[in-house]
Amino acid sequence: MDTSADRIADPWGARTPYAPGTPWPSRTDTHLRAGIAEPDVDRWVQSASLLHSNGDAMDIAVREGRIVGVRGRAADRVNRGRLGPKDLYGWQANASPDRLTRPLVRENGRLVESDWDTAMGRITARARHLLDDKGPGSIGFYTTGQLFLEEYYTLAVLARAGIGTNHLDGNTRLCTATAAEALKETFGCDGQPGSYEDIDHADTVALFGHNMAETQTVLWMRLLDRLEGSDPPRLVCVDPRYTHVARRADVHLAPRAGTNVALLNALLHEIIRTGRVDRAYVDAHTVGFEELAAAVEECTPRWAAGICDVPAAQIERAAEILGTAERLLSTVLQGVYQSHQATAAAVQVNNLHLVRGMLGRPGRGLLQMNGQPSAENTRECGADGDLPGFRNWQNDQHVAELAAVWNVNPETIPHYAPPTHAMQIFRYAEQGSLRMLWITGTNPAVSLPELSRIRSILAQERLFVVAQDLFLTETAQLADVVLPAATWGEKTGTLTNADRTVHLSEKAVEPPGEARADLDIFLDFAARMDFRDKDDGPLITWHDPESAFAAWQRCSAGRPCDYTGLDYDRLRGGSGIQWPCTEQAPDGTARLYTDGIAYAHPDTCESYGKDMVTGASMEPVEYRSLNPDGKAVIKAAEYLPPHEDTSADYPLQLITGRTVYHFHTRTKTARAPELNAAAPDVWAEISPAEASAQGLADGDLVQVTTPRGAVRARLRTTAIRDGMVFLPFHYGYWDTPAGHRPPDDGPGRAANETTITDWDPVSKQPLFKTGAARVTLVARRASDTGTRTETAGSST
Ligand SMILES: Nc1nc2c(c(=O)[nH]1)N[C@H]1C(S)=C(S)[C@@H](COP(=O)(O)OP(=O)(O)OC[C@H]3O[C@@H](n4cnc5c(=O)[nH]c(N)nc54)[C@H](O)[C@@H]3O)O[C@H]1N2
Ligand SMILES: Nc1nc2c(c(=O)[nH]1)N[C@H]1C(S)=C(S)[C@@H](COP(=O)(O)OP(=O)(O)OC[C@H]3O[C@@H](n4cnc5c(=O)[nH]c(N)nc54)[C@H](O)[C@@H]3O)O[C@H]1N2
Ligand SMILES: [Mo]
Repeated sequence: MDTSADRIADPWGARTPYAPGTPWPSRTDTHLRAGIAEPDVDRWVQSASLLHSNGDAMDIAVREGRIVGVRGRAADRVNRGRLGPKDLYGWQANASPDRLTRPLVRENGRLVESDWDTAMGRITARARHLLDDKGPGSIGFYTTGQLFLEEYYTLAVLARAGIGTNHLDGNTRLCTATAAEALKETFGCDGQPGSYEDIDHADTVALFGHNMAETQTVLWMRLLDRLEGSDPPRLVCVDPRYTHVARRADVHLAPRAGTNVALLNALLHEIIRTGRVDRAYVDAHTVGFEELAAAVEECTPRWAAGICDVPAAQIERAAEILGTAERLLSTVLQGVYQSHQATAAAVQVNNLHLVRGMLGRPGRGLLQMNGQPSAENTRECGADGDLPGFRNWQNDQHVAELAAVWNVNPETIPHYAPPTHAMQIFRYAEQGSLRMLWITGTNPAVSLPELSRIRSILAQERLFVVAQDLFLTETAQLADVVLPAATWGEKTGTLTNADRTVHLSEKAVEPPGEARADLDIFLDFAARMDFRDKDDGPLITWHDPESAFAAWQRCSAGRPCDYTGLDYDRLRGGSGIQWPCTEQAPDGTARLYTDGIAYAHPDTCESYGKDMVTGASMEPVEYRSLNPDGKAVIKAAEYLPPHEDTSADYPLQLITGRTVYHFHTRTKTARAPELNAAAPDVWAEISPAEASAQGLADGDLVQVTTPRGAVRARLRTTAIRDGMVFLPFHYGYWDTPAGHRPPDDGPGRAANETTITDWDPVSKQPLFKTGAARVTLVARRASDTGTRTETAGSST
């Protein structure tokens, strides 16, 4: 039992060490509102965390119709009862007094309170008018990785078959587009190969651009417990900052930003050179090994050292560890994904596992991580740039199958081109071909790159913007209609975490005021639009979460993400269950690819792959001749330098990211007092050497400037690489003092004022971690402000 006394100072709590191959001990973390004890709780309602992708299972404590706390679920496979700081404190945001309680509509330039009928009436009228006047391509949807499966599926059906638009994507484009793409490139299909249980078995763990200690605190607790138990795994960390992960690593490689491909190619070079290739595995299950061997032949550690600025001996040491591992678990996240060669680098981690035969066995795991709680569902339901059920838009048979599930003609479902990615949707809005943008559960006015551009796109007169959120966010403030949404704890649905574990999250309390569940809003819209199937029946035949889940099960049947063996009752009471879950695998599936590569056959695969440099989609015939038997595809990539490199004007590399205490644009975590107090304002990290070279000191107010814009922040010197500056991207403007709108009167505090409109050519994920900036002094730290607050979250 860990009662979370001070889980701000110690985010991970007490250790429960364990030995390899034994189950992870449970530890039940609880946090209740001051003055409330467990016996005071009226009901515990089953749920899982909505503040990251780990899928921590928890029960929501309800007293007198209000949420009063949370308790981890010891029975769950994911967390065995543990909770992280955001899980423990974040629920308080639900009851924040500034929740949206009524729809708002814009009148004479101002947002005013309205009612559902008026708000939905305006949306429907605009959608009808645009459909008649300009066609379905004038309407777009930008959703999230934070709704429930049932909601994404409904949105995908109404957008793709109801409206008939190709312009539907999620903020998952900023988040896990590369995870999905890397899996498609290598395995022909999305779907996480590994399992969190691989931590229990691994003898080696490698984290590529993944600050797990801060961003998946509970998974990190699991790894810490292995590190403190007998026979601990070796740990390799690749991150330019000296993170908590780096501190525990046997080898910490701190490359220049944007050089992951060079580093990975050198690691592959060493593994091949030292004869550590699993030939039998490569021959049986892959194509493309010879091309890889040729491509990395010249990529020596010495060569990579020159590009990455990492000592060659350290690269050799890491290669030795990775090359001798018997049970290797790798994870990959934003340090790789938000980069100019995102997919190319993520695919090299897949290649590492293929050449070493490290798949499909306990401890031999690959986690191309997700970040958001239900990003997996956005992808599988086709509410991102994919078709539902991991279907291939280039495969007419797949489109026909989907059309049969929806009882529509195949031509109804746009598949003339790849589904439009989010960066392109915003481009269409900028150019004026897109005239209506419905934004659900995301705050692009803080989270997209180059915010001055995003603000000007959203503020256009000709673009009709709908924002569906809990709060009047920076984005909602620019909308024409604002819809108040219910959230976690106030509605029922399922969500699937990064290791394919499906959890049920049940409604615990009523939403505030007139706020409604996203599912109900979508169903209402579909009914008002009167979308029809090809027999003139209603297109959408479900009416609540459980019937929506059943509809999705029919769509998922026979596909890799098969949910047919699940139902709400099976998800109640015990642990979450990993898909595929079918009649043949009723308890779910721990690992994919235990029996060879399953979904890469040309008839089955979700994608025929793309060119690693241009991102152009391969033709079906090309894929068929490359990979007729549906093996894993080993794709080599040549290192290319970052698009925006440092210069005399902008001498530092700029990277952005997270702290343990906040979630994204802080709409929830800034409304939880403990979390807000732990990290109340933006800061900028540079190394002590860099600071002294520029005559700067800890606590100084500095300005971080790029060609796009500037941010003012307090300086923190940390053990980050020299030549680099890090900004957390959490801080927008909704909670700055009234009347003070920084981006209007000069430098702001949102990191994305400075980031660039540019993306990985393959996954189209924006480059939040490769840019160039300069840091200049604005004002010295006042001598009486004392030293900076130390937080467990900073990479000191
Ligand atoms: N506390 C907290 N947890 C979260 C979230 C949150 O907002 N707050 N968000 C959730 C979501 S949606 C996501 S996507 C995940 C993200 O989780 P992470 O990917 O772990 O988080 P980031 O801080 O974005 O980036 C990870 C690391 O990448 C490093 N990095 C930067 N550039 C490079 C590079 O060129 N190469 C390498 N190898 N590393 C580099 C950074 O120093 C940083 O430590 O976290 C999830 N969990
Ligand atoms: N510079 C920089 N920028 C980044 C990143 C980075 O590392 N650096 N990371 C990127 C990544 S990985 C991500 S995931 C994005 C995240 O970026 P966003 O998606 O913009 O971030 P959030 O603050 O999570 O926004 C979610 C919104 O949904 C609302 N919401 C919560 N629950 C519900 C619900 O049930 N229904 C509805 N309708 N609304 C709800 C919240 O109030 C909030 O306004 O940011 C990206 N931007
Ligand atoms: Mo994310």
